[in-house]
Amino acid sequence: MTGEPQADCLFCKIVAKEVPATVVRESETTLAFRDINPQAPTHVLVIPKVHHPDAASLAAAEPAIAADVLREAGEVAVQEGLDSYRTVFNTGSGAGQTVFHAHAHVLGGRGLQWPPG
Ligand code: DGP
Repeated sequence: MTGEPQADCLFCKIVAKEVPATVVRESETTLAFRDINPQAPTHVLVIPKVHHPDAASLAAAEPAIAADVLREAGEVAVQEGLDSYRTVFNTGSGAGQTVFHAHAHVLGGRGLQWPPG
């Protein structure tokens, strides 16, 4: 059922502390942890604790928690001392999504090109 933990979901396992992660922030509804394959000096993932496959699904089902993810992304940037940063939601394998549990990438600490690849 949407919102419920999924047995085969890596990020649900991180929420459940069955898989370790370097957590930088936690709220009642969200978890922020360092990406295992960082693409910038700061690369943090902010996820909802509830399971939805992508950001749009999360926003449609639980808009308040989608807002929590965005707010926490900003708080990560403040905590990491970033005055410029990028927040990315990859959606679909063609856009590079590999983990189908909604997550925001927070990238910063170096110059970022536009448009992205
Ligand atoms: P995406 O490609 O947008 O679905 O982003 C998934 C990210 O998750 C990717 O940048 C790598 C990261 N990732 C994959 N496995 C793990 C893991 O076990 N731990 C952590 N911390 N990050 C992971």
